[in-house]
Amino acid sequence: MAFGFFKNIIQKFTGRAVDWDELEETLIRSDLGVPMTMRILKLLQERPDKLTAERIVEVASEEIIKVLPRDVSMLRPFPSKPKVILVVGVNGTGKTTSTAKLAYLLKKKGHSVLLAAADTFRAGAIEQLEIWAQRIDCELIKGQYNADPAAICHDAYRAAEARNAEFLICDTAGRLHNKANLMQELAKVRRSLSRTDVTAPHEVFLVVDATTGGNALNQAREFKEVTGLTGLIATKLDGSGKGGCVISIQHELGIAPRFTGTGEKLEDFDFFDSRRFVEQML
Ligand SMILES: Nc1nc2c(ncn2[C@@H]2O[C@H](COP(=O)(O)OP(=O)(O)O)[C@@H](O)[C@H]2O)c(=O)[nH]1
Ligand SMILES: [Mg+2]
Repeated sequence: MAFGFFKNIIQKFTGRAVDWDELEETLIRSDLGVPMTMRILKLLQERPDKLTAERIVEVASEEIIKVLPRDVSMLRPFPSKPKVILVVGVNGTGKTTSTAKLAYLLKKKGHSVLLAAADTFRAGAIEQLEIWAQRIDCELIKGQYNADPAAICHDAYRAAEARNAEFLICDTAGRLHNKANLMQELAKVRRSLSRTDVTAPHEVFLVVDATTGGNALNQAREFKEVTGLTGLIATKLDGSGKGGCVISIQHELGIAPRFTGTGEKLEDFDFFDSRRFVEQML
């Protein structure tokens, strides 16, 4: 805030009259988004009792909890076919790392996982995932650089089927020559996966770097339009990041946070838990 978001409010507003403009600015700056900020301000303004720092934190955390998912959303395999997870996002947000971390988490829960190296664009991307795959002992389907990612995902699906893998996780590229190109490529990956199983991909996770603030909301908006999104992976919550984007993305776009990344190691990853998240904002 996630981390320290409420402490910041307490420090700023304790022992003095609350300046509404300053409060609004503080909430907006934490990437909660304008609609969420307005919602909190409206509630505070409606209440006749004296406005204190504690009151602000109480109302804000109540509203945030209401917006965030009530339950931790687990990933369950299908009984007889691979569940396909597409990992998308712009460059450097942590897609490849999160792909490996997610595979590791699922493997630890006893699931079988296959990986697809569908970022054939960025130099070193395939090797990066290969190193992770070796470390977590997970089979990886890859191709040559500049190969068609849709074809790799297709092959990977066939391999996952043949091996009875419960999950197939496809890591994708973050940036091509231009944005339109990337979006077209992802749409093609989607189509190719749906030719193997009309319901695939079953999950499309957008990876956002929580330290990039409001930008993350724009990324979510664009990806939602092109690839469709079923969930959010918020990374770098260990950094100086604010994590407020998790709330604005849920509130404004209806995309629920599913996982959090809190470091560079495999273990620094977990299912999203609203209570824990809000506690960490304190
Ligand atoms: N501190 C921190 N670093 C992360 C986290 N997730 C990824 N990274 C780092 O971010 C950088 C980019 O990650 P990468 O997975 O290559 O991003 P991609 O371009 O989206 O595939 C790497 O140095 C990762 O170690 C996280 O949760 N916390
Ligand atoms: Mg990558």
